[in-house]
Amino acid sequence: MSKKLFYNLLAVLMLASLVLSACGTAAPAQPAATEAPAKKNYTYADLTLCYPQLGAESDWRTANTASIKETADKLGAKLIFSDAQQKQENQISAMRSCIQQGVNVIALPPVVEDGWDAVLQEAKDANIPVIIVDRSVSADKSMYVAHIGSDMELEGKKAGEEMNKLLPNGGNVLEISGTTGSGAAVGRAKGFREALNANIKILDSQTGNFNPTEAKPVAEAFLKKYAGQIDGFFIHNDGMAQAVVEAMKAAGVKPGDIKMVSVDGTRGGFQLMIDGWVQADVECNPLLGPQVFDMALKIMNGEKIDPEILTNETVFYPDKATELLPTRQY
Ligand code: GYE
Repeated sequence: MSKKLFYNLLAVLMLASLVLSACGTAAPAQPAATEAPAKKNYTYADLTLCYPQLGAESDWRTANTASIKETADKLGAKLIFSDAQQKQENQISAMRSCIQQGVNVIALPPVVEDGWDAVLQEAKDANIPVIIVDRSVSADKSMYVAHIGSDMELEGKKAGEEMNKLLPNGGNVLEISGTTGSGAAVGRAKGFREALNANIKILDSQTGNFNPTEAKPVAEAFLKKYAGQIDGFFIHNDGMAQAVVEAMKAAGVKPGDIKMVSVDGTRGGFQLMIDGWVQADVECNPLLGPQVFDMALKIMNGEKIDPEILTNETVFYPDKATELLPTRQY
């Protein structure tokens, strides 16, 4: 082959490959590092979200479930919902079933903090992103994409500060905590202790599992054992506070005799403030549905998300309770 022919052939080949790639028939080139990733246009109709709810132990939980279900309905997203009845093993098997069904996103409200590594790894291996909702997990942050919920330690701190105000000369308090090992109970107990004045002593602390039925006998036993020595109660949720009030009534205690700080801000909690039993109710907001679905769709579309969204919360007092009760959504 003459030199000239060779160069002519080479030129034709180069031109042909240029034309081919311009027509898009060549293999797609990798996007340059500066180029934004291709925008996906999924809508809520494309989203199947798995919500392995931890139980139905409180009015907070009922409101949280309603918020998730109503939001799914409103947006037209598909929801796979289950109730684990406060058992971690039930939540894990519900998650496994969701992984098998190939859902787009799992939003997990974990009953306890520990023991999620294996199933989080399974979700990761199946490329299913997990959003931790409400309570926290102890697993490494690389095991899930984000957390949406409350700062439980801050709630405990606020409760401690309220108790300090209620018992300016110090005193003895009792604590009825939430589910042992749950992010909510661990955080609230920790924050409370951090904030509490040195002249206030925690006489005893027992779990009521965030459940009024379980909290009532604990309160009865406390009132008997520490009769005449109790100045305050820190109760980790309003449902249990309602049970404690039942026990106090039966024991002949009058509203305000024992100062009480509770958490959640449910209608039941507001009624306890109106009736004079609770002096401060630390807000914990269960209405997380809109944020959960918004984040899930963003994840599907490859959009940037905030890995930690903490709810802004306040403290409610008896002086505004009557006025605010009709406006409460849970
Ligand atoms: O305070 C309680 C519920 O995890 C924040 O769980 C939630 C807690 C809430 O049972 O009422």
